[in-house]
Amino acid sequence: MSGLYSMDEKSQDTSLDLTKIKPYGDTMNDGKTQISFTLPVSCNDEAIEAAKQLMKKMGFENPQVVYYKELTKGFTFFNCYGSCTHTIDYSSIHVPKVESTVMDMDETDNFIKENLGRKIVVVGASTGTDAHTVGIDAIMNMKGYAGHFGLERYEMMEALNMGSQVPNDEFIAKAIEMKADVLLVSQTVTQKDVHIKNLTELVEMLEAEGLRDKVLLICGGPRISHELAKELGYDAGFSMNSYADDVASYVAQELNRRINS
Ligand code: B12
Repeated sequence: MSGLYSMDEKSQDTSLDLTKIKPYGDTMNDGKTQISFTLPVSCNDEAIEAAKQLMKKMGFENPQVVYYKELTKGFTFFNCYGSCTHTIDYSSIHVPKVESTVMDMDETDNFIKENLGRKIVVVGASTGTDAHTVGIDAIMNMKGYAGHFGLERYEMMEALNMGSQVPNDEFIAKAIEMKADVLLVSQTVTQKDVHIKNLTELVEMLEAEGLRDKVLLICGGPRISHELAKELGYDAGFSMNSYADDVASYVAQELNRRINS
């Protein structure tokens, strides 16, 4: 370890108080943070001073501008360090999560064969104006993502990925045509809360068609949380670092619970 802490030793650091955690830079509780932002002013000494003053207002002590560069005329980019003065009570945090046991592809296929005895029909899309396809592809694509095969690869799933910018009415029409068990919606762009509007509209349209209770409705994207998904009327939400295994395991176990219990 050449003088560095091992993780076990670090966890025994008595100066770590889980009711008051702050960023770790070099030593426990130093609060050291790196932050970057752009100010809409020309690149000069006044801009650097403005960046430091802003850091102080954000709650950082000893603000340092370690890199700055004019982005374009009238805009300056900053990389800064500072010591965060705020703390968080980590012991009081509870994050709602999707409740299921993650299985690999073969285990999920076997689980479906044994418990449902038929293929699960899944229709997915990046809906509304959203043109981002990489997220939904990561979950559905045959070739998979980061070493995890997508749902199209599963023997016991009939999976259709409709791609991006799919209007909600077309998405629903395809779900009806295929008698889908599961709908997967990807939403990446959150500017002006467009994802909320679009996700809510889909729920309302499914309710109007009398379909909402007949499908497992799942959304995902970098700014989607399980908590937000539930609030919007979805059964589950998945965010960054989620893979087909997570989604397939949840789908298989939740459908089994609904159908067989
Ligand atoms: C590639 C990209 C594009 C490409 C998309 C190409 C394509 N075919 O997908 C192009 C150039 C088209 C593009 C356009 C735009 N983009 Co863009 N784009 C990106 C970029 C660089 C990467 C996104 C990505 O592919 N991530 C990789 C995938 C694997 O990650 P993921 O989507 O999070 O997916 C994972 C999870 O979220 C989850 N997941 C995702 N979906 C689903 C669905 C389900 C059902 C489940 C279970 C899970 C799940 O699983 C995945 C695997 O873990 C990001 C910046 C970034 N570095 O993230 C910006 C970014 C997403 N884009 C952004 C913006 C603003 C735009 C534009 C509006 C820009 C503009 N002014 O024109 C347009 C919008 C176009 C439109 N109508 O949608 C912003 C969004 C900001 C916001 N909060 O809304 C970002 C964050 C860039 C930024 N920092 O500003 N973009």
